[in-house]
Amino acid sequence: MSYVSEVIDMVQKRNPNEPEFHQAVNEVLLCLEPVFKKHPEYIKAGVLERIVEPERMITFRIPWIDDNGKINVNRGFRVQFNSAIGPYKGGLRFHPSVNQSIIKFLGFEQILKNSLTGLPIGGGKGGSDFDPKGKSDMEVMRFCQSFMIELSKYIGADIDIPAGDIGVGQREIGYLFGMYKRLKNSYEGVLTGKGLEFGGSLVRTEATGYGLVYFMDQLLRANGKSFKGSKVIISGSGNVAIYAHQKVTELGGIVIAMSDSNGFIFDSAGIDLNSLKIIKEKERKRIKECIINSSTATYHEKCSNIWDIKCDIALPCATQNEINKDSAKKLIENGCFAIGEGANMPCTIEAVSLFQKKGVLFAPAKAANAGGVAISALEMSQNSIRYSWSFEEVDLRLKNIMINIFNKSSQAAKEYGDEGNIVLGANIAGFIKVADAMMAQGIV
Ligand code: NDP
Ligand code: 2IT
Repeated sequence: MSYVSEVIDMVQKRNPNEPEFHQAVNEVLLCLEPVFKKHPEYIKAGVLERIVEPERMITFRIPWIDDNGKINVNRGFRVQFNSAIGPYKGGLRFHPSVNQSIIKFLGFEQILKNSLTGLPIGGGKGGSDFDPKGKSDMEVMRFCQSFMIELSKYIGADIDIPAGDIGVGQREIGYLFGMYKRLKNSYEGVLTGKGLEFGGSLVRTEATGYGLVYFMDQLLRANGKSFKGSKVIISGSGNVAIYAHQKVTELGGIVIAMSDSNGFIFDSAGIDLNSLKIIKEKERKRIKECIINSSTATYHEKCSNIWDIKCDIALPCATQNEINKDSAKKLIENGCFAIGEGANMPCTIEAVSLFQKKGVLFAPAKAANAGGVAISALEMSQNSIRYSWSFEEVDLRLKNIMINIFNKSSQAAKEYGDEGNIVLGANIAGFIKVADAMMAQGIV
């Protein structure tokens, strides 16, 4: 049995009932086989055995009182996965599906993603099975305050810096920050994605969506294609999806379909971004409302059917495993030539290998959606020097970071004998920096 297979086996035995974590580990580790041939010193130092085990996993109770006076209890998580190259960094997800497996898969991915940004940030992730949908502002606030009472014991601007993810945006980050400041009597950059009035960075809101499209633009250009005139499907209609739409449209693409967990809208003329923003960001309503102002848009139940629509480029920006083998087949049959993962692990392992087999250009999440956390790291830099850069300056840095990630991943793929395989290249390039840092720091 190879070293990699032994570690995969061990992870499965040691972490039963964690399918998403197994999936993320398998996907990465199977790409690393050639690395260990070149660097047997990593095997001797037990780098893999150590990297798949979180440095710390925190689980806690979050009691809170709803508007009817009823006491509710949710479960909170923070995985502090790896601090070899910097303090733990990664988002918080509030969604009823959240469990230890999902937090660990996200935290594990985050280690390599953060490494790819080239910035000094380790890997972490957290969240809760709290469902913000249908809750009042005051309920969300009380929940965030209770969450922070416990989380504040484990985080800090130089220790662990959470941010947003599904269900956690600027509103939640504001409530979390307010409570942290009160508990610690310290004004520090302990969270990113903050409002601009209290230490947030320009471009952080747009960063993941813009970064995804900057990355795809590189991939398309390298293969003689472009967004111009392309029909694009974007799943989801949250933070990542909205700003992916904005940048795709700027580059001449037409976003013909978007979704939420209930269904999707289709508009051959292109979905109107302004009304989407008002309905989703201001009014917090469902995507089906977006057809009201359009004579060409239609709404359809069942979000997974979005992949049946004919398109040139697909950007899954909702959640994990939203594109399975069947959806992948459908996309390929319909002529889709490029996939960019805005969400974390939106394609199953079977879907990814089908895309690769059929020559579909494929940009994996840890490279393509790293723009969000990259600008979070730049928010930390700005907080440290107590200064803020202009929109243009941060946007240019974002663009350069995404170009660098594309180049790094492409070079690693070439060096390790599989030119054009960005999945392999991103995993290897991300891993090697962390592995070298772990080696240098001894057995810790
Ligand atoms: P939001 O909460 O802003 O939006 C999430 C969107 O995805 C909503 O439209 C939501 O629909 C949909 N969605 C969520 N869960 C499901 C599900 N189980 N099935 C179908 N649709 C679903 O989150 P973000 O836009 O921030 O995050 C989207 C993805 O991008 C996630 O995978 C996240 O991990 C990833 N990501 C986010 C980054 C960031 O900076 N925010 C950075 C890098 C990656 P509904 O409203 O119906 O729930
Ligand atoms: O998945 C991700 O990279 C994020 N949710 C963003 C994390 C961050 O710290 O900005």
